[in-house]
Amino acid sequence: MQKHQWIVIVVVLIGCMFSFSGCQRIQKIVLSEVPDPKPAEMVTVPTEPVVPMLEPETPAELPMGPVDVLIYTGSTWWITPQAAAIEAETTKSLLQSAGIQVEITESEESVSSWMLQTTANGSVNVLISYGVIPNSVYPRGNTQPDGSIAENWIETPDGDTILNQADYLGWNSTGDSERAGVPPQEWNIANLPSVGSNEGGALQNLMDIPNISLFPGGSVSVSMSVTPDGNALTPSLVNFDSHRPLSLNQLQGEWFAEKVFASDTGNPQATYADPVIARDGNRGRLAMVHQTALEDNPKGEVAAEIIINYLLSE
Ligand SMILES: [Ca+2]
Ligand SMILES: [Ca+2]
Ligand SMILES: [Ca+2]
Repeated sequence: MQKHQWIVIVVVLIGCMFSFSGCQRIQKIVLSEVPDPKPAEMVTVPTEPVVPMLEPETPAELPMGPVDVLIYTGSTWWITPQAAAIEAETTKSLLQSAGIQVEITESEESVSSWMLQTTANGSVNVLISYGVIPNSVYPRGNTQPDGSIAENWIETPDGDTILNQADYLGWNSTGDSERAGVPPQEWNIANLPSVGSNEGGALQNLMDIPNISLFPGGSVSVSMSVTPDGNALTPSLVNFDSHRPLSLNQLQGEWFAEKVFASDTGNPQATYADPVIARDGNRGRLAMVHQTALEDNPKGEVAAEIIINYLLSE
């Protein structure tokens, strides 16, 4: 190899060394200048067309408390379940028109849980039933004379009210009508056996009035005439015959006739009353409204009017 060839080789080698290190330097600079990817700042390209959020059909409501009025139709007596369902729907519709929260239930467990929720909750609540007090709130056969869920419910200043229609308040328990063995379509006043598990004991125990009875002395029924309060508060009420009116002179303790809508005299000073609200001092109430045997009364309308125009009017 000649001398000039060596020089060329050395120059080429030196050039390569410089260019190699230069490339590395450039590469490093380029790398250090590339910003780290920051996913949060990355712009995403939508893969689907953006659809505007639709308003939900039912707007979210505030959590609701228990209803003001519960109507129990799971078991009835002296009114067929079918007729009671119609009266219940009438009452429900009228109450809803007045802005009152109301539900109909066939479940006695629902009655029990609702009563526990609404005991001493500071609001007037009303249970409507048709000749039956559910076993779930007043144990069948008068096995809990004191402290039942129903009795506790009417012993607070809430003014909670059991409003009963058709048969004697408390006489029957859940399922008694089924045990009668007569299908509802064959019910009539001549073939209705008395199957009430509680008979008069439920009313006596709920009121703590030992001998109170709703049998009108010496007659099958008593003619009721609408009172001035009845005319003012219950426009659907007309004169009728009650089979189980409240005998006003049997009230004892702090129980008093708070409102008489019809009576045997047509005024509050009377022997018998129906519809009537009895109240235990400043505590709870029992309302007897058209306690009649298979009679066609405006039960649903009058019950609603009593609640709208009196019990929940404030
Ligand atoms: Ca209450
Ligand atoms: Ca009692
Ligand atoms: Ca009591």
